[in-house]
Amino acid sequence: MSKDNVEVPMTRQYEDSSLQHTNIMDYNYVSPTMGKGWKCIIVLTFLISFGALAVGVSAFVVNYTQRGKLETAYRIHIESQLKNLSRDIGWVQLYNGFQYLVKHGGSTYFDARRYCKSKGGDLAVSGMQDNNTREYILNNILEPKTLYSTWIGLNDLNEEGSWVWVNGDPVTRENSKFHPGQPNNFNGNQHCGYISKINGQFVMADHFCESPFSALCERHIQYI
Ligand SMILES: [Ca+2]
Repeated sequence: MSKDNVEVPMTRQYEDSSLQHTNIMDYNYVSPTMGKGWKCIIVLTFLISFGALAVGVSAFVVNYTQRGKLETAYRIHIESQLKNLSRDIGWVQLYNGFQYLVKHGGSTYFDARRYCKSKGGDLAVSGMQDNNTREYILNNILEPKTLYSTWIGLNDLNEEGSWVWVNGDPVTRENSKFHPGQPNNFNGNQHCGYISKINGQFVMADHFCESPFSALCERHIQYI
C-alpha cells in the first residue's frame, strides 16, 4: 500500500487504547492543530532571529559610524595642535606684552608681511617705536638670528613720503629712528622700511620693497 492511499483519520480518538499505533502509518500522522503550532513557532523563531540580526547590524553600523566620527574629530584635533605648535616655534616673548620671530633672508616686503601674518602677527611695530625696546630686540633677538637687513612694519606705499606703521600709527620723530638722510626714496622707488647695521649701529631706512631681506615679526602674547 502506498502512502498516498492511506486515509488519514481526522482525530486520534481510539475507543480501545490497544489499537493505538497498530497501523504503522499512524506514526506519520500529524494533527492539523499541532501543524499550525509548529508553523507559528518556526515563524516566531525566524522573526526573533531576524530581529536580533537587525538589531546587531544596526548596533554595528551605529558603532562604526560613531567610531569614524571620533577618529575624524581626533585627527582634526591633532592636526590643529600640530599647526599651532609649528606656528609657535621660534617666538621669543618680551616684557612689553609682545612676542618676536625672525625669518632669515629671502623675503620681499610683501612676502615678509604674509609670513608674519601666517604666524598670527605682522611685521614689527610696537617693539620698533620705543628706543630701549628696539635696542634690546635688535641686539638680543634679531642679531643672533640674522645679519641681513630686515623688514619691519612701516612703509609709504599708499602715499609717497607719508610714512605709516602697519598698525595705522603715523610715523613720527618720536616713534621712529630713521638714519640721518633717510628715508631718501632713492631712485624714486623706495617705499618699505627696514633695519640694518652700519658701523656697529642699527639704522632705520627705506629700501626697494622687492629686496630679499629678513623679516622681524611681532604679535601679542598668545595664551594657549
Ligand atoms: Ca618712498
